[in-house]
Amino acid sequence: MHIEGDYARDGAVCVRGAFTPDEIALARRAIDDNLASLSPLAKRASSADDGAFVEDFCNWQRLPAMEAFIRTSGIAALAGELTGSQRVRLYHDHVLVKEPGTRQRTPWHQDLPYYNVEGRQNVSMWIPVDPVSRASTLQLVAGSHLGPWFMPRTFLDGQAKWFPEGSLAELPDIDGSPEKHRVLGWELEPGDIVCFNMLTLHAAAGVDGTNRRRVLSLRFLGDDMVHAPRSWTTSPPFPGLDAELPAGVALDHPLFPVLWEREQAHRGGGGRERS
Ligand SMILES: O=C(O)CCC(=O)C(=O)O
Repeated sequence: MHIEGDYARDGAVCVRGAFTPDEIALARRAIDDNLASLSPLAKRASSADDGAFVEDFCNWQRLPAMEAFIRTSGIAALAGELTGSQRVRLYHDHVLVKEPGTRQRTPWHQDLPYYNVEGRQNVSMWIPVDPVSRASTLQLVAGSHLGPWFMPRTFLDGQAKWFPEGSLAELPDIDGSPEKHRVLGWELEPGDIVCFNMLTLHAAAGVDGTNRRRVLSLRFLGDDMVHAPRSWTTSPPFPGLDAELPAGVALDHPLFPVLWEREQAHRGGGGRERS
């Protein structure tokens, strides 16, 4: 299997059977604990007359199941392999749950323009703990991680709250011109994950009336990722960080713990074998 090569070329790969049943149960617990105790960053990304699309961010420090899953499931080693890094840091955790019958689409977007980091050696891992049909799975535009950056907008009402209007290109009409884009997407079972670059264009449909779609999206920083302070509030925000960390340096800060280093793998402490 050549997932590193596929990841470098497409900016997205699916890894099947990445977790043991116990690890899947731990991820499910992390999401359920988060839903039972939302943080001040939580938001509803669907309208009042739709099903709930709930998001929350940055909870690993207060939810033991979240931290345990992040530290023990071996995914940081996978992040190291995919990004070709010597060292992997956690950037943040992001829970995205669509309750049954939620029509709200996650619109096409790239993640990096919402963030306070820059660089190429990064990966987000989209980890569903419920079966996901092809119709409601994450879709990704292969090769879009090579750029350009597109204007980030709010999901519900399309506001440009980050980069100033006109400063970045507008999104192409991906759904309207499918022949121009190679769109990837996989039907998934719990244990399967989609790994994608923070610049890869991605979107997801709503879910039908019988399916709950609980997802944990974990973001990892590899070797060339640096702090990129913004004059606006990023999503998620890291209040006060700009006073502690200059621009252009590695995210060497307790908020972004090192989870894996390559020499660990040489000593036999890395991830597990994959078929
Ligand atoms: O789960 C979704 O609907 C979208 C996921 C996403 O945008 C992300 O994980 O960055």
